[in-house]
Amino acid sequence: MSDIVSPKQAALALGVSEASVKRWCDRGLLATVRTAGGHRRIATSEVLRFAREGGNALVRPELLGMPSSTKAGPVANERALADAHEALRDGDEERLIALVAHLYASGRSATDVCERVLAPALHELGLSWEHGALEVYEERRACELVQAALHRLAQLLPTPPRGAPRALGGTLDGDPYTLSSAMCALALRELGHRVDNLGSGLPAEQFARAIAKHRPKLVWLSVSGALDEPGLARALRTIADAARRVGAALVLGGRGLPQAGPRIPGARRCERLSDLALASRGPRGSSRAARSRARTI
Ligand code: B12
Repeated sequence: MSDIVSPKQAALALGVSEASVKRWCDRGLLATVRTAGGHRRIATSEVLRFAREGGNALVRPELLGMPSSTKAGPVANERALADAHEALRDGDEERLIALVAHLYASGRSATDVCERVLAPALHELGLSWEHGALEVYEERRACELVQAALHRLAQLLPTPPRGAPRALGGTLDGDPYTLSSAMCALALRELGHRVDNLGSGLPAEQFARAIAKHRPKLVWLSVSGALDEPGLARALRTIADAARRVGAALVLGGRGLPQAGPRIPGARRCERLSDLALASRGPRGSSRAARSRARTI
């Protein structure tokens, strides 16, 4: 995918005149950069943002490196989930990537695509594996495909500005799951953070060092593997202390967190990726339902 396009390419993709695009650039409606020769250039993600926010379907999506199916408009979630499941089962990377790009271009958030399409498709694969209908290699291949789809979604998001708040996170030592944390990273990126995903299987002391060095505003931790409870509590306290020292919010989530604890002062427990929006903003102005989903523990 080309990262930047000319006003002419943007105009063809949007189905408007080049003069309109230039006017929108000059009025600041479309963020523009200038080449050394003074010509306007627009980031592909910016053209997409403009189309999504204005509710305008792309007329020639392929000019922005998007699948031509984007022209067909929104897809029902059930259909998207079935498509994703088939693409993952068949190892069809091209189909999965075209699907997520289409969903994003037709107005859904990257977070929503993760939460309502990719994660449920993985859950279905897990059930197939449990019932012996899927080989282990097929499951691993599916994880690689999801990683590639997340990468593609990240490319479509606008780049956060230099002074944007920083978020940092990952999974702990003994927890091999990578995708939930990668989805947290994408969701926070979509909320406008600069993100450092430290990946999976990291000792708590390493998190503490990274927090002290990079001074993030938010630290997320995804717990998906079966970790022993006393060890988990110790690790979380180490990370909570490090977060408190730099004034960072600590957000915990994942299916591996024990139902009833551990109690970590100052940490917030979230169930859904979409709860990160609330957690990164603080408790004010939130609905009661959202508050109870993102509770302080
Ligand atoms: C892929 C996979 C693996 C891969 C992961 C590879 C990788 N690169 O990540 C590997 C090979 C490591 C693996 C290993 C095992 N797995 Co496995 N795995 C899966 C599978 C198919 C998908 C997991 C996944 O990534 N899902 C996608 C993520 C994004 O979804 P999620 O975890 O639900 O997270 C969502 C929320 O919880 C939330 N969230 C998560 N973290 C956070 C954090 C924050 C801050 C917030 C706000 C939100 C949030 O947002 C996410 C998106 O909605 C699941 C099936 C399933 N139900 O998910 C089985 C599954 C989890 N595995 C299972 C099993 C049994 C195992 C093994 C024991 C197999 C074995 N015999 O070795 C090992 C255990 C490993 C360990 N040490 O814990 C079982 C667990 C059963 C149980 N009751 O615990 C499952 C459910 C499959 C099944 N149906 O039987 N697995």
